Amino acid sequence: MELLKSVSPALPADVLITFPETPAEGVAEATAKARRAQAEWWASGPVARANALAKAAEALEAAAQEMTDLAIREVGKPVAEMVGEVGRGVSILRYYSQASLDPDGDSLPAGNPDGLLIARRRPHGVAGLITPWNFPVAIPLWKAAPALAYGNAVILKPAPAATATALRLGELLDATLPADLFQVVPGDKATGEALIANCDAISFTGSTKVGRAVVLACAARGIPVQTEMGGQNPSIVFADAALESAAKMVASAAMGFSGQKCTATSRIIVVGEVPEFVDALIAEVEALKVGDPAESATVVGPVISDLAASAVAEAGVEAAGSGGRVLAGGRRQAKEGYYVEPTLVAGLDQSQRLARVEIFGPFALLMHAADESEAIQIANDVPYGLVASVFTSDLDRALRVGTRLETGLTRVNAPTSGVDFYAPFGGMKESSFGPREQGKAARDFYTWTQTLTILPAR
Ligand code: UN1
Repeated sequence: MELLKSVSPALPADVLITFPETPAEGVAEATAKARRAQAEWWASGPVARANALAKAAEALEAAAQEMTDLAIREVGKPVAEMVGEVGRGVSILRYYSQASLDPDGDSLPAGNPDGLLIARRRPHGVAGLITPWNFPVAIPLWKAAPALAYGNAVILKPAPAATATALRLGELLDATLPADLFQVVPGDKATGEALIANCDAISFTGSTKVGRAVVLACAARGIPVQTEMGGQNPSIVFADAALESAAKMVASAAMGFSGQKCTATSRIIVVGEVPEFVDALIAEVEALKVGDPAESATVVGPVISDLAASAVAEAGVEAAGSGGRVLAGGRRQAKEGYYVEPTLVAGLDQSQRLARVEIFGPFALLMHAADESEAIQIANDVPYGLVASVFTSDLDRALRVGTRLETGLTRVNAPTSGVDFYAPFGGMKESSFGPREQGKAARDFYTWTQTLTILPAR
C-alpha cells in the first residue's frame, strides 16, 4: 500500500510521520468500537461527561508546550499564533465541559395543563470529523468537544499534513476519556469516504470542492452534515478609520500564518482616495517578518507545500500579466522550505479571476471603490460569504454596511481572522453548508430533537 507522509514545511527533509491510509475495514472497526463506547458515555450522565472533558482540558494544558512545538514543526504556524491556538483548544474543552450540564431542550405548553411537552436533545451516536491542517489543534477540538459534551463518540480523520499533531492530541484525550470514545484514523480520501459510510453525522472543514462532495455523499446516506469551506474575505477601509491600526490589522489578517486561513483577508477595498492607508499598508506588509516559524518574531512562516508556494508565485505572475501592479512581494524565497513573500497586488478589478478565487496563501488584492455602495457591491460580488471587516469610526456607517454584507461574520474595526470560540461560526453562499459550528450553536448539529408528549392517564 502506498504510504502517506507529513513533512515539515520549514524543512521538508524533516519527516514527522509516514503512515498508511486507514482502510475502509479499519474505519468500520473503529466505528463499531466507538458505538459501544458511546452507549456507555451517554449512560454515564452529564456530570461524568463534564468531569472527563475538564480533565481533557487539563491534560492539554499540561502538554501545551509539547503540542505547540509539534504543530509548529508539522504545519509551520508561527509560534505566537500556535501558542494562542493551543490555549484556545484548552478553553474550548473547558467551555464544552460545562455545556454538558446545560439545559438539554425546551419545555413547551402541553395541551393538557397537567401534561408535559418536551423537545429534548439526543446525540446522533458517532460523529465523524474531517479536518484541515491549518488549525491542527483548534478545529479538531471545536468539533470534538461539543460532539462529546452532547453525548456522541468521535472519529477524527485529520488532513495528512497534520497527522502527527492529531495522533498526539488523540493520545492526550484518550488518557482522560473512556476507551475508544475519541479515535483518530489517519488517511486521505478513501478514509474520509469510509468515515462518511460508517458514521452518524459528519462535520467537515476544508476546500469547497471536497466539501461539496462530502455534502452529496452524506445526503445520499441521509446523515446530518456540516461543511466549512472557502472564503474570499474583504476588508473595507473608509477614510475616517483609525488608519494606522487598520493597516496593521489588515496586514496581519491577510498575511499572518501566510494567509492560510479560511478567514484571511484576500481583498482590501479602500473607499475613495486614502493614500495614508495605502502607504501604511505597504509598509506593514513589507515589515512582516518572514522566516522560521519557531522564532518568536516570525509572522509569516512557510506555506504548507511546494505546490502552495508555486500557486502564490504564479498568482503574482498572473496579476502582473493581467494589468496588476505588485506592490510588495510576489516571489518564492530561494531557501529551503516552502517560503514565499507576502504579496500585495493593486490594479485588478472584481471581474478578474484573482479577485474571485481563494489562493490560500500570503496574497491579497488592494482594490478601490468610489463610495460606500460600490464597496458593498464589490465585497458581495464573490461566490463566498464567510467573513468581512469594515474599518470606520462612523457607527451609522458601520451599521449600514454591516447589515448589507452577505457574510456569516461581520466585524467592525477588527480583523477578518481570529474568531471567538463561544460564538456561532459559519458563512453564506459557497463558504458553508448546514448548521453553524462553535458556541451554543454547535448543539444544533451534534444532537437531534425528540419531542416527547406525556399526558395524564386519566
Ligand atoms: C480563525 O480565524 O480564528 O479553516 C479560525 C479555517 C477556519 C478557521 C478560522 N475554519 O481557517
